[in-house]
Amino acid sequence: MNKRIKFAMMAVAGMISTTPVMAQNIQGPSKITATANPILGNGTSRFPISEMVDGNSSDADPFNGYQASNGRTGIITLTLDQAYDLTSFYLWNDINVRAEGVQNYRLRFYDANNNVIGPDVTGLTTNSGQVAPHITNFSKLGVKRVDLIVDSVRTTTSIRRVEIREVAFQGAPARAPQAEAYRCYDLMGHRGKETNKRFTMVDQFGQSRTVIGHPVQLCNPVALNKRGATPANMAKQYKDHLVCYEIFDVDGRQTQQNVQIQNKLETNNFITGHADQICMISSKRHNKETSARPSRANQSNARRVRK
Ligand SMILES: [Ca+2]
Ligand SMILES: [Ca+2]
Repeated sequence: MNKRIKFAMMAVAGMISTTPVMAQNIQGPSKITATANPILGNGTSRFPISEMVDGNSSDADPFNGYQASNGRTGIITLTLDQAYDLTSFYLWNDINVRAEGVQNYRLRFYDANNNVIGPDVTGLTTNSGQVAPHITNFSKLGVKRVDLIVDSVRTTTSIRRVEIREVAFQGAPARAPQAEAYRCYDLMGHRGKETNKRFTMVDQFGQSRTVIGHPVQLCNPVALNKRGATPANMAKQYKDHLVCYEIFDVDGRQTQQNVQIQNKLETNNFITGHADQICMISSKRHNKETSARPSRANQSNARRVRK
């Protein structure tokens, strides 16, 4: 083999083998904001806390990073620009010389409502004198905030302090939380005519031409025996509702299916009949006044109750 080509191939192979694989994709000031408790402080004018989330993990001149108060441990809060499903955390210790930085630490996770997503990721210890990031893998869903709890700092020289060049995460935007159940309400009235729209409908059981009639139910996401659930935080957490309409299959189809289902209440075997509703994923907002007038039947029911 031509010596020059062989040397070039060896050089490329060397670059591949020594270049660390960096998969962090949540990094920098547009995605992470860092604050520290007063014990650690906000850093010095030369090395402020903002430099641990400025997107620069370099340990070269001009040096950058966060330098906390000497001899202190505490909590650094990392607030994310949106909720993420996280899989890894990256911590670059030390600025310039002496290999100072975090030694033992924990991570605590919070959702968008400031609820702790337990349990903490614990027992984390950095490597002595490392320049590469300390990488921790885990799985936490719907994370909006992370507390980096510093339990001890590295003992290098007489100077013992938190020095962090950069932090980052790997993850993806959080998927919308799925409700465990829906509570469905009859519709007492609605404006407008029946939709009478015709669709070709395909699902796991077959295909049909189907007419969609009038709406019959509104279904809200519901929490079952969930501590801390309130109507306000259910509205904040779950945006999708179901509006169900009567349907009629024009060309008919074989609908009988023998299935087994599982949910929180039971495991059961069902035989399906004909399809009579379709439920559309819908947004919802509250009108100031009830626009629909109660039906005559409901008015007479109300009179009966008042007696
Ligand atoms: Ca930095
Ligand atoms: Ca240093």
